[in-house]
Amino acid sequence: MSGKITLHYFNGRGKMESIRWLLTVAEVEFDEIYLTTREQYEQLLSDDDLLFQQVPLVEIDGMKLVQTKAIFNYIAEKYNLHGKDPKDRVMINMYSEGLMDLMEMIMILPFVSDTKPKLDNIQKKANERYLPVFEKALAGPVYLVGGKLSCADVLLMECTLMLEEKFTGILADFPNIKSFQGRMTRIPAISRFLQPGSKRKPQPDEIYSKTVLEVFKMTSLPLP
Ligand code: GSN
Repeated sequence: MSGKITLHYFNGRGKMESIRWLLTVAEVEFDEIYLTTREQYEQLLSDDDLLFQQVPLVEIDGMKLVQTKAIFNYIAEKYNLHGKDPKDRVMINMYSEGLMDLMEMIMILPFVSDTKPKLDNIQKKANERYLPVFEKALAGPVYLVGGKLSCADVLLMECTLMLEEKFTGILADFPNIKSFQGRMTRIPAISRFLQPGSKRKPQPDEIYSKTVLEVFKMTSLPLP
């Protein structure tokens, strides 16, 4: 059915969580099929569903899409969350890429043995490189680009909540970002998403990392 959106991924955040956030803000319903066994992954491979043998996979509009950023951008464009013109769009993409770089560093933590140096590095980068950019961009404007809600705002919301989970009080020196979070929380779809029982996934636990490694028959992820 072309009207139905189905996400194929683990029952955890990983690379799919930003897509869940974006669909939620676009107020679009979606189903999820959780990857829990090697057999399911092999079935997707033998059905030729995974262009590069990787998930996330999203079935939407009669297509089977892979590559997180391509999926994310398609959804952003389709639901009018990707700016009004190319100049807005390039700014949105620059902000989004930065936020994805930062979130990627957090995303790999469940697969890292010595997390302390990684956490220290993330905190330093967040404080010195990333958060100042968004604090400045939000000095006045309600949204990051073009006076209108975009996918970059959605990523900033997701990312800053992730940072606060790891580093309590990290936004204390970033009042514009803190106010932005407050405004975003008042968007009804986001408010519902932040309630227990929504499709938002919790922080990764051992079951999540064990499942990922089992499905890919790995003992550890090939990390950068
Ligand atoms: O962003 C993307 O969708 C791709 N550039 C990378 C997707 C990816 O790395 N997927 C992983 C699982 S999600 N976690 O990291 C994956 O499917 N790995 C299996 C493999 O054989 O590469």
